[in-house]
Amino acid sequence: MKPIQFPENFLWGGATAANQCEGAYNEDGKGLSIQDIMPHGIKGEPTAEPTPDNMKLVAIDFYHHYKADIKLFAEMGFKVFRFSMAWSRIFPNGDDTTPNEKGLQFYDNVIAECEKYGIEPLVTISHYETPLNLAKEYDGWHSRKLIDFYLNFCKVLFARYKGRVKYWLTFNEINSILHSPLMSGGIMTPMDKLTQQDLYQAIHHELVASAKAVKLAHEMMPGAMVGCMILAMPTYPLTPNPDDVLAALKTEQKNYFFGDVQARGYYPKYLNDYLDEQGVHIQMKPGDEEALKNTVDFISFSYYVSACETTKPYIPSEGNLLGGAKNPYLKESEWGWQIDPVGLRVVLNEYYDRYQKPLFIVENGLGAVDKLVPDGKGSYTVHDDYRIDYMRRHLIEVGNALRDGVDIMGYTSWGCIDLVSASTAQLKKRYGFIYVDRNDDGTGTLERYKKDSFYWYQNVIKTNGVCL
Ligand code: BGP
Repeated sequence: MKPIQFPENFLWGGATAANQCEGAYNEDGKGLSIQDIMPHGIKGEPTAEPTPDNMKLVAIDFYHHYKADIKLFAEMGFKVFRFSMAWSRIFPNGDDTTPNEKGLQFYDNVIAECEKYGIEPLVTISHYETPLNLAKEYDGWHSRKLIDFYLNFCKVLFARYKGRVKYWLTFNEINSILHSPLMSGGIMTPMDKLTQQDLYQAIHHELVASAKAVKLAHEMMPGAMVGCMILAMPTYPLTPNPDDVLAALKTEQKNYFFGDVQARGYYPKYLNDYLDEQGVHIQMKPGDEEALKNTVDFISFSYYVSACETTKPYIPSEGNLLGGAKNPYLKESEWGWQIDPVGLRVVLNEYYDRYQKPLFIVENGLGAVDKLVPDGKGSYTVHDDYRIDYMRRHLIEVGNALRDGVDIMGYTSWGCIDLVSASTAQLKKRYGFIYVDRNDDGTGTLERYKKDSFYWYQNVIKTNGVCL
């Protein structure tokens, strides 16, 4: 068998999101976002105001540490750094007519720091941080008006960062709106009161906005590449019973239709049939179907877990947003996420066969409780062999998928520096190569320490994946 070989220009790096790392939630003119009133993640109730138990208000204070942090990324050899631009930093209310210059200056500085080290920025335009005003006044993406507000935001970003940012993602994990309409779509209507009609109408608005953003990006920034971003979760039949196989297929379709629309440019028939069965009728405006034809340049996705489907009662498995039946062949993380490196190879092959577009793995990693210990040299470290093992096994499967012939642009591990978890809003669920001294009770010096995985990943990048 041919040895695993990563392409010469493979984009190795790491990923973060503004609301999970920046902090400075009300500095320099930033408005509130939905995250500022979500102190308990996806399971807890939103609060009326930001409360001190909300770890995201300070997070790891990337807002004031970005220079030192990007320097550490450069030391690891990052070729790319994925981050999001907080909408409410630039348009504090989301529907403002002029942008907040200070918010833009922050991202000017972040990009300049990347440029200093030759790191490509990969920008997520909207990563779970809808401005709170848009959630409260418009019920988020439930309202069609958000399309224009979002495009206005895009226009400002594209004009400002043209020539400096080549890679863009329109919405983080766009399909997660099915499971967390508030976090993903800024929809304040509680999940149990949200009708399928309203949910799919909101999805339609996001899909149109995404396609129009692709068009705008191509017009304003020739050479730019825009991707969709999907929460990928291969769903296996729990047994070979054909009923389970069909159930798995149906679950996959409901989840992957977002990619189908964004990559193929139209609603697939299976989805239209499903919506008909549900009595859902998406209201399209003239021009919507035409707009959807602006397909993405590449497909990006997050990958953490796989799941199983069956028509029989089952033991559920945990996942951040999506679940399914527990797979008896897999071990799980401390948070009950089932670890399945081979599933990553499956996803890569499925997506590539389906779309024939380049793929980018923009999130993958292990959330774990880390123990900071003396490193014997006067500082501290974390011996995170469990994380190294997780990543090594996943990267071997990325290599196998490359050998299968899949076109893969790059890999950005999630939470390359510790940050606040999206689903639980905890800091103790750590993903980073860099430990940040901050705890869920708000204590900690915010000092950064290199974990063992820091040096491991540095060597992976240096050898372009030869030494995993
Ligand atoms: C994805 C999100 C990220 C990130 C990651 C890990 O769903 O795009 O924002 O947080 O999952 O999940 P968690 O933080 O819940 O462990």
